[in-house]
Amino acid sequence: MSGSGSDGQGTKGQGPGAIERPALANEAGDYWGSDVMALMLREIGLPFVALNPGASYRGLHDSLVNLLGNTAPQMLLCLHEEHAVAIAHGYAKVTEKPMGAIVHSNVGLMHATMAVFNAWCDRVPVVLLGATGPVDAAKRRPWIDWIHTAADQGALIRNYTKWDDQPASVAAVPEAVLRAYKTATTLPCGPVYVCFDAALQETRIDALPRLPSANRYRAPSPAAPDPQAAAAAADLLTGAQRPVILVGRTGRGEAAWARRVQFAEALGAVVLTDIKSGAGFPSNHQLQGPPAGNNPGPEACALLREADVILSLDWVDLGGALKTAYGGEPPAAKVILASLDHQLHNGWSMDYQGLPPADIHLAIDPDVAVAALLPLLGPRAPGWADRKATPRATPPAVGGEAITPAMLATGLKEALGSRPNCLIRAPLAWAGDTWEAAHPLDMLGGDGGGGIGAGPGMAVGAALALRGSGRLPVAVLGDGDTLMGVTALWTAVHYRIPLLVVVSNNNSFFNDELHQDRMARERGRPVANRWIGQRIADPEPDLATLARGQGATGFGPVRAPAELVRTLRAAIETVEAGGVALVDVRVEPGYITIAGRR
Ligand SMILES: Cc1ncc(C[n+]2csc(CCOP(=O)(O)OP(=O)(O)O)c2C)c(N)n1
Ligand SMILES: [Mg+2]
Repeated sequence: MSGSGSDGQGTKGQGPGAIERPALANEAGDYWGSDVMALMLREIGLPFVALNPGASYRGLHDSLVNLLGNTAPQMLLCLHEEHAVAIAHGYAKVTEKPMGAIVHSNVGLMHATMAVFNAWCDRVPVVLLGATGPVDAAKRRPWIDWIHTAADQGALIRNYTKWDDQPASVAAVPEAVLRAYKTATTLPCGPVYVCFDAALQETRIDALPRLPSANRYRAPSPAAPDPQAAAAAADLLTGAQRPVILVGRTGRGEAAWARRVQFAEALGAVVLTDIKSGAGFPSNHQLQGPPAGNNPGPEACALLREADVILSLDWVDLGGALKTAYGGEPPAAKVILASLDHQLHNGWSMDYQGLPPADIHLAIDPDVAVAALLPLLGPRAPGWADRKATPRATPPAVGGEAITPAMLATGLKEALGSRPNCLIRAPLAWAGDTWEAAHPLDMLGGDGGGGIGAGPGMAVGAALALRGSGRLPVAVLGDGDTLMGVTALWTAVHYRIPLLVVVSNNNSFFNDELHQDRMARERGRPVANRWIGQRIADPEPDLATLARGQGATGFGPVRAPAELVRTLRAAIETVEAGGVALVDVRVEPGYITIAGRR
């Protein structure tokens, strides 16, 4: 996954050629503060830094290029700061490891804020680096350094980062970078921010200080459960007649996936999964329950009411799920919670969701909980003896006059055939309940914070992490999401990152048309006006042209069902040949009604 060209730009043979004079062997007196910063980014092992440039970090930029040779980390130039952070977010969703993102003083960070919020809500590690104009006013250039200097830049994102810092001397830089990495990667993970003073970056230093080894500053190994609480939880589960497991934010590892299956089978528990959290349990397993995504549907609610023990493996909104299922009454089932999430909760962001009741709260990572509880389980009670496996919804065949979102899923599945693939993201109007998950990388889940425009950037980051893996990266994006972030695709093209983007294009911010629909109905006003201020038409943006304009291959608009699979196959061929393809599929406005979703 290293840089693909000697200059770190695109394919070998492209661009200006090898970096001249990486300067690690400089003479004493020929080093700068930012050299220490760059060397520490290498020391912690960031493979890439996605960035948009700015004078506030011109010192660091020079060190990355002319000291390190633009490798380890390699720069990924982005056309917007929101993309830089979204790329790091998508990358971490696949690898569970952070890459870096670097954003210019205040204005660049302001552009990045939504993506930072998404990464925070999604609990992924991102090492965000930034800069300020000289803190020492005597060193500021007129005007520009003044507008791009803020007293407390971290305040812009402190409410949704785990930690931030602004080291006040070159000597303080190594510790700041080490702590940033350690904090971002300590469970529960999240974004961190380090701001480098421009004057500090541009301070000449005599010699490089002896730099610490990052190996001594890694995240702690995950905590084990309190043995008494674990024994009590195992007893409850073993004795349960009708246990339900809610698989929420779990890891991408294959061993943990296999243990989850073994655990559910040992208990005979019904398992609910959440499309927001990505693949957590095989969708075709007989213990897989009914759809329970954003809001548990009626069948899932009925199951939760029938359950006598509910185990939540860091389900994103357990309080909300129980409230929906029990109509606000206290749940009759015993509730076991395996989650560390409370450690991130603060008073600003309510992404902590409703407070769930917990008869036993194991304050550990959910995958650690499964590994710890598995050997403690006794022979199980009969469990759900008369329950039949939940039938999977069947998406509609491809045919007829127009393409529906559900039909798009059928067509995409058909075009992909048996190829290993990764569904990076899907829009709200998506047949997620019918998409099969047989491996933890089959579906990556949502963006965490519900920030539209993240899709293209996250897709590029995930595709970067999947490059060379043999797994085809596929992102299905809404047209609104695509249009807000479409220039992220340029980065994929430039760095030769294969990626398939399929746009479920209803020419609308359709989710919100439905909200206007509801308002009009509630108020007895004309429903026919719901499209005003929502429809993306007149003119209809030509998405294939927007893709082509950035060097990607654009397909569509595809309007006829008969053309769908053929076009998707051609796009897949492009991606398999190393390209970036976007397919604009015009879908009928409408949400999936199969499988109990609206
Ligand atoms: C940054 C941001 N702005 C606005 C919204 C409100 N919002 C939620 S869904 C949505 C529509 C998204 O449109 P599209 O991606 O085309 O998906 P569709 O609902 O049409 O399938 C909007 C505007 C949001 N979530 N995030
Ligand atoms: Mg739309």
